[in-house]
Amino acid sequence: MNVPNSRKTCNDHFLLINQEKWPTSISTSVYVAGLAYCFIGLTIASSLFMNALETIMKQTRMVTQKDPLSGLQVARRERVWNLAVADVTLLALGTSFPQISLALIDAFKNLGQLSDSDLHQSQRKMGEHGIWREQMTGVLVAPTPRRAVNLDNVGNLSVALKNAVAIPDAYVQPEGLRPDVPYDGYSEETDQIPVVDLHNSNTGTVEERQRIISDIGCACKEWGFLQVLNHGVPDRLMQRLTDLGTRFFQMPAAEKEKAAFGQVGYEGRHVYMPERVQWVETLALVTGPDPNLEDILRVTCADYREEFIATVNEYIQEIQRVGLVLLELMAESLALEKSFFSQHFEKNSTSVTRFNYYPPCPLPSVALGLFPHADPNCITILNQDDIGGLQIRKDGRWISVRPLKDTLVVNVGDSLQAWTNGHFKSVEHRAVLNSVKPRLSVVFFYSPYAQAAMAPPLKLVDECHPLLYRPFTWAEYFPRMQKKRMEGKVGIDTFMRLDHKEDSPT
Ligand SMILES: O=C(O)CCC(=O)C(=O)O
Repeated sequence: MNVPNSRKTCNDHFLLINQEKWPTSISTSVYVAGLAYCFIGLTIASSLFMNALETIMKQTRMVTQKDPLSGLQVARRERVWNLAVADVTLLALGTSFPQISLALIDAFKNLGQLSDSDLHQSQRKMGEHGIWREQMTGVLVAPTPRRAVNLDNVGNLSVALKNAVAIPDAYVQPEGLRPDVPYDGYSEETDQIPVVDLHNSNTGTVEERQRIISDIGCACKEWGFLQVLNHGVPDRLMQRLTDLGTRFFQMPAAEKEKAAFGQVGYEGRHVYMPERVQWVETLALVTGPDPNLEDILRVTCADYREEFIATVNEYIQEIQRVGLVLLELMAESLALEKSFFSQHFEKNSTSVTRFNYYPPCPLPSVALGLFPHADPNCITILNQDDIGGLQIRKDGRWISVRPLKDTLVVNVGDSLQAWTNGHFKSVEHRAVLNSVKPRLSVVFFYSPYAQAAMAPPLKLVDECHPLLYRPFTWAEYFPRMQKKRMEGKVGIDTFMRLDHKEDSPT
């Protein structure tokens, strides 16, 4: 073929070729070859695509099972569809086309990858409101942990499920119990929670002291809850206590288990009702009247045992002092003798100090650190780090408590509600979780000596306030309420209320 001149452009060449008159047989062959090439290309491309898709869509997942020999929960791998990919697909589709997502979920169900209850939850939610992300991810599987660990331990589980998109069913709470307010969902009500400065409780003028008494009284009657500032417990001590507590929970599970003694000591899995587990690890120490701290820590935390014991003991001295001051102010707020309550705490008071450690939870909107409950004891004093997660219920609404630096959180327990003939209210509360940071609280549960009669004083009984509760002792109430614990605010009314039918005094 002649090239007419060097100024011809590419387009000119193209036109020249097209204008050639080829024999029909050659043209046909070229067309057929072209088509075949396209077909083969497409087939190879689509097969590569399908293979890639299958690789992406299939993965192993972790399945936990009870090991029949050791009785421990162990993990094994299972090959499944990668539902994390499906998650994105479903999320994208579901936002605009819930029906398509429902169909896809059904497809996954047929592949046997989703449980019926998960499906029910997600389908219903999607049907009603479109896709809610956490609800969806709740039905999807977790990445594979590298080695089998005891996943009955919440600390281990939290590590194994880091960045996971699902948690074991036992931790997924029924819909009505799931936290509707996130751990840091502070609201206007948060800022109304009473904060009382104790600075002038001993040294201030009569008016200043009277003001504190009245603030405490209002807080206990209206909220059953307050935060106290300038309580006199050294900040350093509070910090040392939370640091040592954190150090304890960050030890390997096997080391922590050495402090497990049934009802007291370490617990890495809190099952209060069948199939409902709280996402928390605890270290419960009897701190009065017969402290068991040394026994509990006898064979663990070798490197810092002495320091831990000394710090807890120092803290208990301080916190008991604060407790007595509060009990006096509370009595005065009800126009009772200053020592009306506190005299029963001065010797042999009953107390438990519990470290609660809430490891990060990948699905904080469906799990709970502690179920809603009211404390059975008289007063509870809580020292927490700055993460947040405590929520209280007031007028049926959950309110997030903002952690305030160097303050102590105080709440009225069921026993004090009964002892004050209902003038003070115990507060229902719970602990919610976050997915990033562990949280630690140290809780001091304070009650009088075991045989002290908690009888409402006559001054608190009148026409408007008929006698509600019979006198009782902590020794009598404590074992009975244990069965009721973690079932909201019901214990005291079931056992001690005079008009309660099932459980009248025997
Ligand atoms: O850790 C918290 O914020 C709540 C603790 C609590 O309610 C409890 O230990 O009973």
